[in-house]
Amino acid sequence: MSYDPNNIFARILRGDAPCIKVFEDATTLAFMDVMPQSDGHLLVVPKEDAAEIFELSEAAAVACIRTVRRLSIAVRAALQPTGVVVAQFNGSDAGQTVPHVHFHIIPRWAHAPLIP
Ligand code: DGP
Repeated sequence: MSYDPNNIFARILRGDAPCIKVFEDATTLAFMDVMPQSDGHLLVVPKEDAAEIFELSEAAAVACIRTVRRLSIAVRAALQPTGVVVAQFNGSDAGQTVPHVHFHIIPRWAHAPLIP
């Protein structure tokens, strides 16, 4: 898939659009999801331009998973969910709506439905 440099996550990465940033390092950025499925729903994106996981370099993929793991641990400690979903979608048929690779971190609590 060709990369659209004007997608919203590319604009956030450039500082051209706002976000509630929770973590940043040399290769990844994490921020709150504006349409959270639960309290504490985070997104982790690589700074590398890649629409789908197929185009992501192995180094960037490793960096993303490192950040996802660290933030999942932090979210669990801070919010004490009873479960945490980590999800990543590729292509509109898979449910992807923003064409820049991103990982969802979604805290879950027993018996608490997802926010529609
Ligand atoms: P996906 O379906 O995996 O492509 O999820 C995209 C997510 O991105 C969705 O949960 C909503 C979120 N999102 C869309 N636009 C924005 C935005 O401008 N800012 C932030 N923080 N999140 C966004």
